[in-house]
Amino acid sequence: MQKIEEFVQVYHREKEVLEMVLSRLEHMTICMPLWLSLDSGTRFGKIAAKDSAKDVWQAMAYQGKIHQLTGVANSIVWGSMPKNDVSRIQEETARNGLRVDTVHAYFAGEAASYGSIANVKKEQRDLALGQIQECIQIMRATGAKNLSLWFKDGTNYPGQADFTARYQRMLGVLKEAYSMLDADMTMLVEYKLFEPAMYHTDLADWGTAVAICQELGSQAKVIVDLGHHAQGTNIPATLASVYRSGKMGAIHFNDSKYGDDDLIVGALDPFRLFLIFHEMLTQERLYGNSMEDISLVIDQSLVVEEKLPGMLYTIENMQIAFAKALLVDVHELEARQNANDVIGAARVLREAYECDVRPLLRLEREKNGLPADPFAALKEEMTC
Ligand code: PSV
Ligand code: MN
Repeated sequence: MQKIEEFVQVYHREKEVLEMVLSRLEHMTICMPLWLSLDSGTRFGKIAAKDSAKDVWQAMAYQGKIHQLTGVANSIVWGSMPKNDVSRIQEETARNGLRVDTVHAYFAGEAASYGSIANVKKEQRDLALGQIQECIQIMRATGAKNLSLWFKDGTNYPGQADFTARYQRMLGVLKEAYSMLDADMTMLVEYKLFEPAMYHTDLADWGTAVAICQELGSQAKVIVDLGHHAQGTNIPATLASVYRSGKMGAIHFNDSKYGDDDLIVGALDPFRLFLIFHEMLTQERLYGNSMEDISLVIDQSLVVEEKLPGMLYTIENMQIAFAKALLVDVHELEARQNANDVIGAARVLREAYECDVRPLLRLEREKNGLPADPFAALKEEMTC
């Protein structure tokens, strides 16, 4: 095992800073949905993969394996289903060393076509409310603290519906749902620019999500999904806006090139991922917004990727970006910012981003009794 002192020269940072990085990596928690290891698909249909879990229970076993190999992935999203076997959820999470962090609502019925909580028909809105209520019951049974809500609601053609009437119906149902929460539960509200609706989406942007959460109360917070914006949107700056509203609740991590592509986070744009962690750390350091209060949730699909290696790659990309962001010399950065030294400030960030933190990650894993190379450990287990 390498010694931390050896890294002082490599990264040009004091031993105390490197110890802080190791400790932050050790305490990092990444929340993963079970659908990562299930068969996934595209708009052209579901793709059956040879290595996908056959059901949610096997998906939990896969998740347990990923946690054993990485030490950061014991918290999961339970995607509520038409029928939820609560005692089996309790049993299987315990067996696999997992805990349910979040329950994600699934909306049945007309939800996919004419909407759930914004639907013009009251019986459809009641159906959606009933499904949210069921999620809250699963939360009570499993100890999950986050209810995550994303709605397919929107319209496809001009004139199809009145925007404001739909907004008011949506708000009405959310207020009823909010009143059902226990005092220690958080309602996480997710927005998305487009898809499945193609003309307008009822909850399309962070501003609308913040406004809704403000109407609801202190237990309502916003989810920022990295793939839910117009192309070119500056995500770190968007995060800063949501933080300033006091409504930052969770981030859904994924990567994309065109739209909500749900590719492996950090696989296409690792610099953006680094900047996202840098923004979170800035919010924590300067404005008291602890990272502990924000759920880091993976929300992507593994379609052609091998499931377990895909999950490891996801975690590795998250850890690498976080470690690099932790290495930023913030005092130097502030000095450059205060001197309007544009290139100097940009180079301070770049300096941290260019560090190869993989040896530091290996050290952190070894210190915590984890395999230094989780990919090799997985391969070895698979061939045994
Ligand atoms: C919508 O695209 C989304 O990102 C929501 O977060 C859902 O939870 C997830 O995908 C799965 O449908
Ligand atoms: Mn999402």
